[in-house]
Amino acid sequence: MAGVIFDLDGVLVDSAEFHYRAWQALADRIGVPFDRQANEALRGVDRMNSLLLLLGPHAVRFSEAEKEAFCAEKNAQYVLLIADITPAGLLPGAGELLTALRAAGIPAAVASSSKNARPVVASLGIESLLTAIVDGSEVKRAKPDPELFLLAAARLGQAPAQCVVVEDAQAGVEAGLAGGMRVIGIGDPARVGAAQRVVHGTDEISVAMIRGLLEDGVTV
Ligand code: B16
Ligand code: MG
Repeated sequence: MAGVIFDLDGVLVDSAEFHYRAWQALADRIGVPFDRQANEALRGVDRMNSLLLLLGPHAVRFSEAEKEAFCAEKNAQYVLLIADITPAGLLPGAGELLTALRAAGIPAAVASSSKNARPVVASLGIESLLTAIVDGSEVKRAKPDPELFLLAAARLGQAPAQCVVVEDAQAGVEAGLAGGMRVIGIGDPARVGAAQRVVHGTDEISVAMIRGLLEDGVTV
């Protein structure tokens, strides 16, 4: 038995870039310093916690109502940006891997912190290759808490130890490990180095790599 749980932003689609642009527009408007490097800390982090990271020491200048309004403003901009996503927006190797998993009889899920995950998945045209989708509106505790991934494993009908999580964010890698899953990290080892395997991109992941990781899990 096996299952694969994919993070969405930065793993199947580069919507991380759209999140960045939407946060940058907000930061510029309210006069808070922000750049691509600062944005790295927001990967995989839910909306309000992302805002708090963006504001940093400036957070005390704004009321709770203003912070809610900032989140709504950022999301409105993000929703505009993702309206143009099509199947061509799938990251290299993502569609091929989902198809190979389906052929191998290994169920796949998307587990994303994003409350916009379902429309993004629909725009990518991958719904028929997924057994389950879990989004940020369905859990109380954000990554690095494992709640999102544990719910995804349950929907796949798999024990956590039989699931591989694919993540591009430090908070997501931590969440997968905390849930007792094997984790493949995508990108900079400084960010995802705690994972059992680190690759440059989704196109380096194969069904054989996933099976090998789960076999390691049995013998550890
Ligand atoms: P939303 P993931 C995460 O998605 C993003 O990486 C993160 O940058 C974003 O703030 C978070 O979703 C919340 O997204 O504002 O659309 O609810 O990487 O978990 O797929
Ligand atoms: Mg991500």
